Amino acid sequence: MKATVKANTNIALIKYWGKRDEKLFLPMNSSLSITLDKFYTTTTVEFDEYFESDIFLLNNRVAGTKESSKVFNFLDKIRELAGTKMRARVRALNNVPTAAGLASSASGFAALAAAGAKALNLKLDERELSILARQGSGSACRSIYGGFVEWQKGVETDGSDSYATQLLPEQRWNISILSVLVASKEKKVSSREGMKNTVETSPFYSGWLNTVEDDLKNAKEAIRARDFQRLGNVVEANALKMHATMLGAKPPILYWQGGTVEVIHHIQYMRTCGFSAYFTIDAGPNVKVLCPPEEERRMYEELLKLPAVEEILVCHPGSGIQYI
Ligand code: 2P0
Repeated sequence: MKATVKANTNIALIKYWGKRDEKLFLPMNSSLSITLDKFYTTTTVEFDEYFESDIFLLNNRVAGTKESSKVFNFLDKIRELAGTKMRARVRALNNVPTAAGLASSASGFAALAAAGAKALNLKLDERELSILARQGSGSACRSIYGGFVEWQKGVETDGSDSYATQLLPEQRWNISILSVLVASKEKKVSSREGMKNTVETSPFYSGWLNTVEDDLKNAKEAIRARDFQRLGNVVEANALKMHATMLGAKPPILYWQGGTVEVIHHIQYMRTCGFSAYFTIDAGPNVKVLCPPEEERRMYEELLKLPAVEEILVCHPGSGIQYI
């Protein structure tokens, strides 16, 4: 009773920021992402009635208590669906550089959900897998699919209508995504804590909720029309607005470093020189730059010249989960 799944991580263009239900990972707002081609987790799950306890190996080592307990709690959800008490051995190999500010929890829980369900012979469709993955980490529900993906927040209290769907397969629109690393320090506030604190204390959070659906609609229309500039403008504004909600939290949360601001200004400057590059920033200091593939090489070279930039990882839209 064993299965292996590879899942890519994703980057949000319209951000998920805030939960309406922490246990079920139900979001306050819908979000939109691109699944990436180069950063992934490959996970093998094996259930056996002779195993006495669960074990979680992360990158060939027994994982720490915090990570392990998240995985074991998630295994409980899969066991409940399958009506079994069998313990499992989970081996995850992460090919997501932790410093890159890309969430390995998205690829990790998408791979775990699909491998766990397959190992127990649960016949879940993509929607059901998305709902399951969501309960490990919100953004994981989007990594089930490739390309451009929307996570509909849903309204039901049981989370049955809160899942992701694919808007556009990865082959249908190639864009370049440059993950610009400006600092290698681990972030101090996790996304989970950061969003909780923002929802509970920021006076700007209502402004976020009042406008995010419009941003989403705008982004979807831009994707449908393959209008890169329109998409870039809304993506950038949405990321800045998310960070603005955090600045209003008590205590305030500022993920940016000096290098973050330096890259932002440089992108804006490059636009005055005729480039079509736009940025987005997640719960960390690094900047992700979106540009048309024909501008990728020049953007890479220009950004690498900035003193604060340590490294740049380039990727493109990638596929959904793959059974191996
Ligand atoms: C996103 N982020 O949409 C947003 C934007 C970070 C900033 O999803 O608590 O690891 O596990 O549901 O999914 C990162 O948060 O949080 C995230 P949990 P998750 O990509």
